[in-house]
Amino acid sequence: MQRIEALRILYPDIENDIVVTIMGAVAAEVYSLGHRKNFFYLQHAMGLASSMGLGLALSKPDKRVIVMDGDGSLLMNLGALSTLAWYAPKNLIHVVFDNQSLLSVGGFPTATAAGSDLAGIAQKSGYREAATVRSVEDFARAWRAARERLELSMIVAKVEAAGPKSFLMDLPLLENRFQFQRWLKEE
Ligand SMILES: Cc1ncc(C[n+]2csc(CCOP(=O)(O)OP(=O)(O)O)c2C)c(N)n1
Ligand SMILES: [Mg+2]
Repeated sequence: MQRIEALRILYPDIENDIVVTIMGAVAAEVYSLGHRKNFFYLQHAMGLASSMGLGLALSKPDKRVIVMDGDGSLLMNLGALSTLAWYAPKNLIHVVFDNQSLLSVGGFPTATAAGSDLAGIAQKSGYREAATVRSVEDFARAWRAARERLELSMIVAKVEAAGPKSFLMDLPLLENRFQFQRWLKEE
């Protein structure tokens, strides 16, 4: 499965959700589908998208929060999983695109290439639900189930270490920050 295929499945559903992506390839691909003011691309802060998502989920319990993470990023901040599971916000879905690679900086293998199981780590950290999927159909099924479940959930999507065509995002970090902040205040 390619990450963009999975993103195309969730994109229509997240129009009113709080969306935080980690930087690099996933941010560029979400942006390529069409930016919305409820999307925040956490540039530079590798590993911290889920921590930011946790804060948002706790302060906006009536909104759904979607965190889009990478394997390398999550591996840099595994302790966040215990904290997330401790607070267990029902309104947070943690999507991890696991390409077994630090793709955005040239494609070095990560620990998941050697067998580290991120969904397993999440489950043992206390996530109510964590599934690993390898096909677009299974991703769609896991996504729908996570949205219906209303429990802290993780979906680890095993994706090819490929794309995007361009990493160019015509949206400065500060502009994204102010727009997102304003949208949050209005919600
Ligand atoms: C603290 C920190 N260290 C290193 C980087 C450089 N960096 C940017 S993206 C990236 C790889 C991210 O890997 P992953 O989360 O697996 O996403 P992928 O690129 O594979 O989609 C790295 C190492 C950074 N932005 N911040
Ligand atoms: Mg990766």
